[in-house]
Amino acid sequence: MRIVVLAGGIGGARFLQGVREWAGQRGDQPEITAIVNTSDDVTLHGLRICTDLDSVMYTLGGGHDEERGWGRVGETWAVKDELAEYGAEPTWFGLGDRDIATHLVRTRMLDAGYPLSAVTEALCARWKPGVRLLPMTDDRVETHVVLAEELEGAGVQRRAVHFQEWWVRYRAALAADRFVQVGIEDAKPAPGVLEAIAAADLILFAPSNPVVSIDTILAVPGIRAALLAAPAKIVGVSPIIGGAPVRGMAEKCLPVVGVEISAAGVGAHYGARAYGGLLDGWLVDTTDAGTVLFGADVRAIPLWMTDPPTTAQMVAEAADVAGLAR
Ligand code: GDP
Ligand code: FO1
Ligand code: CA
Repeated sequence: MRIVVLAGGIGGARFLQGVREWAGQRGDQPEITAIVNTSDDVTLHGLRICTDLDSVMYTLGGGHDEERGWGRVGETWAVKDELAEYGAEPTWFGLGDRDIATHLVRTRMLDAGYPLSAVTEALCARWKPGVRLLPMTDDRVETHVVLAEELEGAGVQRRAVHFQEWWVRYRAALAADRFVQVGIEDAKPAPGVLEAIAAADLILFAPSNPVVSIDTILAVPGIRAALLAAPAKIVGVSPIIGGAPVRGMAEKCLPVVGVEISAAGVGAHYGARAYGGLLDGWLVDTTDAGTVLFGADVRAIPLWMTDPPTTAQMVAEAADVAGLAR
């Protein structure tokens, strides 16, 4: 059996732990491919940083910091402190010493001409995530946030900042007018992405940020069309429980694209496949029982990813929605 998962960072990583767990419980060892968002990627201090790929790689490889939610466990910060002593900006983004080794290897390989997909495969040779990690694209795509700022006497000023600056430096507190995925029009799906979608027996949308994780993957030309044409059922998992994201600041992103902060809102945003959307099935939390998405099989089950066995039950439910034997 082949499973494809669309994933962002920490929500994607935790969900993939459950997919891997579920796969391990089956006799036939399903093949898992994760198509990971790369539009949070940024170059700082000359280093290429791929936050969502790294979250997934470290988490599945057992090297992540569970409490912080990003970066390496057992991290030290000597380089960050030294950079700050030089006044080297940006000082608002914390690069740990262990994490920096990953960015050094990645940047060196990219500079030598290797595509990001090959670099990711090389990094995974160390971390052995047990899942094939594919960046959504090898091309450079970066989410920028167009701010709607009222400046005294000057009216509304338009200014765009990189997603990481908005998210980390300003904690998403500056009013956003819209998100722009710079480079998306010319991006191509990374090698293996379209093939994996076409060959899948089950396609899952992790409970990742719908706007800045899943939507950007869907916006890579060719990916949405491949999903619409895929023979496999597509089942999504809601990142919103009881009208709020489980963790993180997704509630800052959804209103920007006019989506209600609810399981129903996000489900309707992806749409039912029967009506031109993407979902055959939509998993919502028991708190949100009664959610309706016409044309899709909506199931209410506990969606708190407390540990991989609990998350594996979500995956089992998704497989059941898709008509695959548990
Ligand atoms: P990021 O790239 O690191 O921000 O992570 P993702 O985009 O992959 O996922 C972020 C989303 O994961 C947030 O909107 C959270 O609501 C969601 N999330 C985190 N933990 C859980 C959980 O236990 N259950 C569910 N249903 N969603 C979760
Ligand atoms: N998040 C923060 O809130 N502060 C940081 O200093 C920070 C540094 C950082 C370094 C590497 C990395 O892979 C992730 C990092 N994150 C940090 C998390 C990241 O900015 C976001 O949570 C994600 O990009 C959102 O998906
Ligand atoms: Ca992300």
